[in-house]
Amino acid sequence: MFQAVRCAVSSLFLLAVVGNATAQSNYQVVSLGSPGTIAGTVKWSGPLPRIPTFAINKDPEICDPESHKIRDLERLIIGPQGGVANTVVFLKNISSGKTINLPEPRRFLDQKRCRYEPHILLLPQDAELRMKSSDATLHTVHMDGAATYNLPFPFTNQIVSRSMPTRGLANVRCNGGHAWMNAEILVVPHPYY
Ligand SMILES: [Cu+2]
Repeated sequence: MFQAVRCAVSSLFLLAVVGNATAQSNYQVVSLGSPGTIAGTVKWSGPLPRIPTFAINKDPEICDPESHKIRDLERLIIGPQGGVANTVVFLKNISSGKTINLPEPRRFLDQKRCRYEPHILLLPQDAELRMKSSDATLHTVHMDGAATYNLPFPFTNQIVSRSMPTRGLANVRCNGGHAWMNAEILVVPHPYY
């Protein structure tokens, strides 16, 4: 089994490899005898690039109650042991296998203290993306890429749902003046991510 699968390791910089839009998932769920698992850690090697930050210049009482003044864009987060956060590892060219059971907390997008949480979402193709804002300020979920929505969130805790029928990567930004807010949604055709 392990010789037959090819494991592709992807960080945020490489997520575009799955960006080829395909309309419908033709993934087939089949019963598996005794499935195995693949485990590992993605580590950064080599010098660290300069990681950009952004000044928090709007709604500091909501976005920055601890007065940090700047916000990490979360484009690259490397731990003390070199582990790279928000990395997506996936198998290529999968057409059948286990039931799609991507964890629910990774499929719900919150806007909290002017951050998108989680920073990276994995959403099964054709599933509903559910979103809300926890902040008493206007945020938007502006997507381009695998989806093109521009959704305002003027009220706290109001849940908005949208379908995500196209596989690939959707980039998320806020048009409400919080220029540092960013997230990525990976719409996936199978559960091996
Ligand atoms: Cu915002």
